[in-house]
Amino acid sequence: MQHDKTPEAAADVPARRRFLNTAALSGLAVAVGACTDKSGAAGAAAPASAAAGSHAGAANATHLAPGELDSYYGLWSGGHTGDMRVLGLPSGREIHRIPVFNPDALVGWGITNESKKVMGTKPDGSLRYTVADTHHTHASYKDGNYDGRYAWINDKINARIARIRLDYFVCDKITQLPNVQGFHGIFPDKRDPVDPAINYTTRVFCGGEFAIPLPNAGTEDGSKYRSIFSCVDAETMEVRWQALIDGNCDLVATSYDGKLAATNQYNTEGGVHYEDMMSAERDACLFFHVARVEAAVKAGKFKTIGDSKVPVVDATREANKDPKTALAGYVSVPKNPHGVNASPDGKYFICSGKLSPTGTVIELAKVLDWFDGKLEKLDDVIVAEVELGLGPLHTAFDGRGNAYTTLFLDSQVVKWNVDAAIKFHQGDKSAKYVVDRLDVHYQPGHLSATHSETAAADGKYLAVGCKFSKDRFLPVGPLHPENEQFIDISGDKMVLLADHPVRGEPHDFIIFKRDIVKPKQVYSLDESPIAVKDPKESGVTRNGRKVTVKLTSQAPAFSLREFKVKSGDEVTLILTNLDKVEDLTHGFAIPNHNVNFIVNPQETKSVTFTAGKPGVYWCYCTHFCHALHLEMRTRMIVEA
Ligand code: K7E
Ligand code: RUQ
Ligand code: CUA
Ligand code: CA
Repeated sequence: MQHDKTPEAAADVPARRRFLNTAALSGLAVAVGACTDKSGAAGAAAPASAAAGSHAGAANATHLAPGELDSYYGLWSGGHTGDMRVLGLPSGREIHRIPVFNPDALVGWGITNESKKVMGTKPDGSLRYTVADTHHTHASYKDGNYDGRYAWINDKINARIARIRLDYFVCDKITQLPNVQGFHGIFPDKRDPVDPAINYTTRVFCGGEFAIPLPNAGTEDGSKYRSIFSCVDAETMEVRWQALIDGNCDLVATSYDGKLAATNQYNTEGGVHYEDMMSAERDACLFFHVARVEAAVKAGKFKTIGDSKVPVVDATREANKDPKTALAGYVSVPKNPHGVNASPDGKYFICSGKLSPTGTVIELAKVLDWFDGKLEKLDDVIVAEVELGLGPLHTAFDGRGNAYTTLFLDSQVVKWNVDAAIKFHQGDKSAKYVVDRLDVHYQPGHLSATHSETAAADGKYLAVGCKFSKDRFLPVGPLHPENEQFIDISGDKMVLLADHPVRGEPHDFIIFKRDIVKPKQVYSLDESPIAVKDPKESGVTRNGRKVTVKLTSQAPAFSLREFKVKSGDEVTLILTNLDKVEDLTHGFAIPNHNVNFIVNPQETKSVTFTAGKPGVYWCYCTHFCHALHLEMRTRMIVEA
């Protein structure tokens, strides 16, 4: 199938491409260039609003007077820093970093026993992993909009999914997916596939990108490698089921009715090397019929792989030839698609072409028709396949029928109208589906609009994560920040409002109105089973070589003026911050013992360490809390 193209090519596009591609991915550019030559035109008509850039009101739109609060929260993945960032928008200020997969020195994540339990430890008590690579973050839904309960984030390196509690903005659970390497796409469901009364998120779907031998007993023969799609329970965070598939998984999307989950596949070839992975002209978007998969699991139609007890259903092409019983269907989409995104009206998934200059629009009602045996050819679910520009990656929405797709190689965002694209595809060549183009700086990956992938998309702002910043900020040596650009999409034309440097290397993000979450600023003592609720409970108890030290903090003092342990003791220190005032956090550091962590108001943390050489160790508060902050200390006296 040949994708649609419009006759005109924007005249200034080639020169700009030449400039951009000197820096980024020349190999990929060549590949895509070849693809474009074949199709002739390089994109639909509509001049880039480009140099127009910012307008006079731009500064006002993002500037908040001192003391003014932002109107939106943004949750950003941190990339290989392994954290989640919290931004305020429209100002673009970074408000918080939530440590997730990697140790964090500020809060003592990876040092306290509580955080180590979440992160996972080896038998010797040390952290199982200290590296991670987060790409995608999505939040829990209710009635098609965010409900402010949870967010999830993936670790691609070690195939882990983490949950963030949005009441405290902390990570509370991490699950490692069995049988998976290179876990990439992630998306919560929005409704139960069977029980319509469950109108909120109960599952999170996870796409396994790298194929491996299953079970993974080393074999070099790539033709035996397979990928797995997983479903994780939103509450327990246990893996409910997995599906063995043909090809691989990239990004993931879910339908608003809960019935469908899908993943884009760029490696239907099953290639081990990149040239093999891009040898076919078309790949696929793989749809799962969630209710059928769960019925198959219930009926015992699954196997398990290796040591894992997780049920694995067969979602390969061979086993799913009859649409009426199929667990999955493979929709053909152009060469190496990347992003797949659900439109806010619930009707469409949009697949981005990456190595094809196209966007593919899939109508979900037709996918369900195919599963019901009412549509003969599965590929007839495609209602548009239109040219957008070079290197389309991800798509956002404004709730007014427009889609916004990043063009990695063109360094642009293209705004296009989905209905017009469908008309164009149906043969109405007068349908101008491209509404606007905006140059961004440079090479954009993800983009997301305010409430973009929810039924409440409000079409106010768009953020674009540009993977290269080149000349946009003061140089700081060889490592450049990324450039998160902020765009006003409330009018016909996109207006660039601001550049924000961000530390590498966020990918995906979501933006929602500030009233979606109601963060608590003081803990409840009951959150911890080991809270030291009264200073009178402070003291040292010994059980052989194991010693427990309990203490509390209340500015400007710890409840113990000193405590004694013996060199070589295994010491567990439990600290509860009894201060109740918002923002009154204390720290606790012990010299030479690699101990430092914070306790927020009414929070309890514990650490376990081996007491070192005999001597006096001044334990002190590391978090500025009081005029007598420097004086807030206690002594650990280590005896011989
Ligand atoms: Cu496009 Cu991992 Cu979402 Cu990065 S992926 S940009
Ligand atoms: S003391 S405010 Cu080291 Cu000047 Cu910190
Ligand atoms: Cu307590 Cu500083
Ligand atoms: Ca491919």
